[in-house]
Amino acid sequence: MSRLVVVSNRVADPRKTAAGGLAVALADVLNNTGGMWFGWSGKIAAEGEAAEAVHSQQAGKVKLVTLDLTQADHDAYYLGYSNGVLWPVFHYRLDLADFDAGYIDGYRRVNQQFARKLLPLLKPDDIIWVHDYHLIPLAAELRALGCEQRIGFFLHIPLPPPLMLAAIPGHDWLIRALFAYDLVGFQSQADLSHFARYVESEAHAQPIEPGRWRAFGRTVQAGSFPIGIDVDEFMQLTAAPEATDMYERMKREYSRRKLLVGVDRLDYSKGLPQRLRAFRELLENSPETRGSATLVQIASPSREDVSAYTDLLHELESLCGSINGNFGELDWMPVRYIHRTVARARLPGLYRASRVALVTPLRDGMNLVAKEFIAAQDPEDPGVLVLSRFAGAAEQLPEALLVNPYDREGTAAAILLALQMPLEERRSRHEAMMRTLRRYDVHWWCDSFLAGLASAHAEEKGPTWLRL
Ligand code: ADQ
Repeated sequence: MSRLVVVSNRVADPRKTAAGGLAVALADVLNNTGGMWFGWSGKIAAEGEAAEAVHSQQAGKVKLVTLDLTQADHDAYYLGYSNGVLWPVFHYRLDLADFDAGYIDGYRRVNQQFARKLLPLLKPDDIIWVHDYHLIPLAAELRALGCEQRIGFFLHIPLPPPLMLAAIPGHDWLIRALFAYDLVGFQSQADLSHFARYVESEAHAQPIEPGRWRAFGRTVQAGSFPIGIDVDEFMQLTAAPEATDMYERMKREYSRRKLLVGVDRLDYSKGLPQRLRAFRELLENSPETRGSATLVQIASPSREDVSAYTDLLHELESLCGSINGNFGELDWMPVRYIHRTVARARLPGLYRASRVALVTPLRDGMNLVAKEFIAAQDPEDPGVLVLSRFAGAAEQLPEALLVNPYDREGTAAAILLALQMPLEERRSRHEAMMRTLRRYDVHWWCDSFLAGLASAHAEEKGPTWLRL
């Protein structure tokens, strides 16, 4: 059997539980198959020291291989191009992008460094699976060094429409780099259709058959592979002592209230200020919710060295303060805002104790919190998911209450509906969503992507890759 080699910006010990969708999903895949996980160590090489060393460590069935970055490469590749250009533009936020011309060189340099260090570690029949926007040109760099193995790419974040993509200086270079992969996977049909429109209109690619295009002397297959969760594992986590303890504590503490929950990384794509304004609107216009509805909003610290995040942090603190100041009573605070990461083992208890989850990103590749919330519910008395129509998850979960997070009144109305939804309707919506979660779980995601990669490569003979 071929060995699986996963490459992503960061790696994590798959034996430990991690916070973060990508880490959780990949740990799951590698724990089952074994293989190698390659990426950045998270460390900056000491001043004057070349970041040449490769660190290797065995973690159960998985070999973890990492390298350090120099400060300059980290700033240009990670902070600059990945998180200052690709993250905002791919989340439709051109206004937040910083198109500094120096960033792309660092981005390319680090991708070349990854390719140089990875190549000697590869075996002829390895299957390489590259993850996310940090590493779009990696396959092209590997091919330039003679790599002929199967290489697949999965984009965890959205792909914007062609004209928005075209705002990135060098966008043609980026998309051309995708043609060095054998299979490119997206989270949703919407992302896939943006890719199709881009390659046909901007790159004049020829559609060969549905999901297959030819351009730059290469054929690429692309498809939608919505990422799922490990439903059984999450249900076990829900029944484990840490989660049940959390559940009981929350139930006791909020016995006279109806809990709403939000769990996000603190990121402008997650729509947190808009969510809080919708909640304020609810309290203002539906007085029956005052003294009862309590929003627990957990926002874990994320990328605090990027300035847009500091502004967001201040905005949130001020919004929470003003809502609590204006509506709070001596014995009731409408918002509990927690700027910390909550241990993964405790999250299911919080979800299960909540009547409503607010998952209202302005844009999101998928959003696994939505799926985890559903999986953690008591099927006899389930909570209600209020979900942004702009999360990838909305394509799969039409039984959620879908909202436009920019529409404050509409979102407030949906929250009220969720708080008042009769048991029978809650049950039937939950049942339908559980069916989808089970059918398209993380194992389905992995198996279907890898099966697609195997068959995509079989038709491509020899490395006909045109240099970038
Ligand atoms: P993220 O943007 O990190 O991931 P998401 O899908 O919501 O977002 O995954 C978050 C994961 O981290 C979940 O497992 C959740 O439980 C955990 N998490 C989130 N906030 C947390 C908090 N405050 N405390 C503790 N744990 C927290 C990217 C894309 C998503 C895509 C995933 C997977 O942006 O759209 O769904 O990758 O592909």
